[in-house]
Amino acid sequence: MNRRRFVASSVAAAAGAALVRGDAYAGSVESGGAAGPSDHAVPGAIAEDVIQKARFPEGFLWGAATASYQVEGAWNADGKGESIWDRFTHTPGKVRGGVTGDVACDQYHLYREDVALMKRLNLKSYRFSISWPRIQPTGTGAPNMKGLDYYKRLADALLEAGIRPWCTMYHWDLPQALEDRGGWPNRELAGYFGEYAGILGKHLGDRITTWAPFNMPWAVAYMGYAAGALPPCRTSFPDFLKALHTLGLAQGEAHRAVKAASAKATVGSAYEMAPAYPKTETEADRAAAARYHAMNNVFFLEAAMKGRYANAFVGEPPYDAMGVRPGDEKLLLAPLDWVGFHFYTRRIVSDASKERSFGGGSFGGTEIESETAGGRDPYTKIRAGMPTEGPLTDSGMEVWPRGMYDLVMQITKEYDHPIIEITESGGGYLDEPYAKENGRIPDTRRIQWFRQVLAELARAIADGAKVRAYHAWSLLDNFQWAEGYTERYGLVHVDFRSLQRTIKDSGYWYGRVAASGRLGDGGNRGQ
Ligand code: IFM
Repeated sequence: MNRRRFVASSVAAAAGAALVRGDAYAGSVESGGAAGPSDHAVPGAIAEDVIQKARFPEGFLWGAATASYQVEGAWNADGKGESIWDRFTHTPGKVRGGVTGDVACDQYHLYREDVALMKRLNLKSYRFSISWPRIQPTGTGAPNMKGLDYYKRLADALLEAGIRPWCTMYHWDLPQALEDRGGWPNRELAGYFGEYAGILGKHLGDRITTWAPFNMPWAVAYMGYAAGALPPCRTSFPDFLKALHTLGLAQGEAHRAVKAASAKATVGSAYEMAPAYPKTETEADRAAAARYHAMNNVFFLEAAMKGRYANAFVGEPPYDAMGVRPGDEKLLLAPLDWVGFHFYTRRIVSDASKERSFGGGSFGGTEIESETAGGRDPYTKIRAGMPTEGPLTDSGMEVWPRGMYDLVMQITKEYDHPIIEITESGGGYLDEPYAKENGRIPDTRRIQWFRQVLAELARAIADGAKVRAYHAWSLLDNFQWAEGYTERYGLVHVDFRSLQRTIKDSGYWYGRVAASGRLGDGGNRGQ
């Protein structure tokens, strides 16, 4: 590969990518942020009259999302192999409360009940993930038909209920046997992942037509191999860089393999994204915010659409260290049929290029919460923080609804009005059944979270963004990775002892919004 051309052609993606003062609502922290459409009592909140007027287009796909390890349970049923998450949770001291996903919500056995709940909530799209070790217990070789059968049954139940099955091929549960062969830093995994995707297309492609290779690939690489915050818990920057490139290649392999196996397949993504605002007006912080956007938001999107990585780096991109080879641009290319990304919160970014970098950090849901002196890594040289200007959820994430508008409009502009799906979005609040009201769950803060964020999404649609779907995270309270069961994101409450499901007030509210396409009178403010 011509390294200079590879770099030069990537610069455009990063240049001007930071949200800067005067762009939509955004402003630097130094400038005090910027004003929204009217005065707000709560920083970052949208005015009530805008919420009341919000309308979603006819046919908009209202959905909810989950992930295999977080909801399925049945960790060793029907020939399933061990995943890195099985290994991690079975290791004492790793997960808060010492809990595991061995049972989780037991959706593997209770999926019919869950599909009935989705129907009751008027959902039209269910984003779930397939557990790779259920299909290939050691990550390679012949498929385990019992594992495939489970996903056939799930997809059939969804189709019967008029709900689109939306499949993420990989939401973090790597077969342990592949980690033992080096994990994502091993380039061979791209080929194995392509074979796995081909199996999915061949056996499930008659039922499932909406696919995304990876959930949050940047997090897979960074949290797993640089920060050591998620399994396999390595703290090696070289491994992080290699994992990035294997994931980029694997995305391309999966795209080609599923399309070759299933003529009906459409392929998109489920990237983590957060709008990045520079901390100050300085050129250095604005450039750092652009690097954040290039690395965290569009690194893999740029690879898929253009066969090159967005330039997220200070100085010469470390392509040698990433293991990039001549001709790889053809393998990276995987033009997406639609662009899927999550929205939870925003980031304030500053330049860390004059500081020394150290590894380590922890997982805060969507992003590294690294407090190390030197910023996150020696390549992007950024410090990305989550401000606390807006209110915080119980999971500790700042509520900043206008970030949804800024992010959707930024992707709309940069990628020339792609079809967009919001693949995850939601607030973690710990509301429990209220005994005095027959076990009702009045999670009004979650309703407020959705009202505000969805109003901002409606505003982006009104301003020309082609958003066709929104998936609430999550359908069910579930296993929240290293936080165990101490965070709740569901529209439906789960009692993890009895596995009883109870629709929360937010679930009823969301169901009314899904039926009416309105936030005002369709889903009223209380329950
Ligand atoms: O639960 C996670 C999900 O698996 C990935 N995105 C963020 C969610 C909330 O932390």
